[in-house]
Amino acid sequence: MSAVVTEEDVARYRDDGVVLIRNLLDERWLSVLADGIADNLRRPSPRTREYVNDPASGAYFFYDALVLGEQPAYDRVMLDSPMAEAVAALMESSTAVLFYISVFVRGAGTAERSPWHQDQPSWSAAGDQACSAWVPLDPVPLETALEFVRGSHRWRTAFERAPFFIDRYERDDRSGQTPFPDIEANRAGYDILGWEMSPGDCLVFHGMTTHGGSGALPAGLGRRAVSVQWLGDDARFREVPGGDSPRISEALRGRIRPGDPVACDVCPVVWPRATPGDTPAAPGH
Ligand SMILES: O=C(O)CCC(=O)C(=O)O
Repeated sequence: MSAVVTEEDVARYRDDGVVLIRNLLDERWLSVLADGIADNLRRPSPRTREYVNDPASGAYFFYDALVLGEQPAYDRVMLDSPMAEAVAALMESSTAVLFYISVFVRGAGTAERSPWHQDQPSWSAAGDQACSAWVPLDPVPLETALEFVRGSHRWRTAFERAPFFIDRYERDDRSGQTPFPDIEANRAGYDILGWEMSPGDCLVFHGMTTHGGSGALPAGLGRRAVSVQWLGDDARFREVPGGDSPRISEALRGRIRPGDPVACDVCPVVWPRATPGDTPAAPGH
């Protein structure tokens, strides 16, 4: 078993599709991440989105998605922090392959929740060993929590991609998809999980787990959070009809082909750590 998660954590992730690991990242890692986010806000990637920017109310919601090599501070955290070891154990995978890192920054008092959605239907990676590790850099009161539908990673439907507030930015071009159920209007009908969190606590959730929230911030409290996307042994590159979101496939085409393991120089095997002199190996290669 890993040094950073317990058998109980693994069972919870398997059964619920989400588990909270307290204190995964210490002050040192949080400070590296904070520097990275400050730099990222000044130098957004081409995949950035400003979901909300209302100078009148101060509401602000920035999103970005970066791959290895695009932000040195993020690279350090993804490659060297305890996160890779934790997610490999939770996914019950012999490897953790870094896919990409997402960044969510909300200004103090921003109300907008992220809509209920599944992540993986829009990823250019198929496989059951696929997850996100969401870490806040600011305190998370319960009423502002990122929320999850317990066990929804075993739902058999990949629902239509939720417009992330906007059809301005994204459309789901897969035709004939099942519309997303209206969970917010029927909360009592679902087993919804959410936690109060401290900076450095980490929620690890399966790529198919339905989640949303993280809005309703009180005046005076902003939210910086990163969500790192990880893949395990069974993950394979795929082309998403209508295009993936975010467009990580653009960085992968020419390196790997559909059906290949995703591990490559852009998406390296981070766990187990390479011993000095080793070339990172791709599972299945
Ligand atoms: O932090 C948020 O608002 C959304 C997080 C999320 O959807 C994710 O990490 O996949």
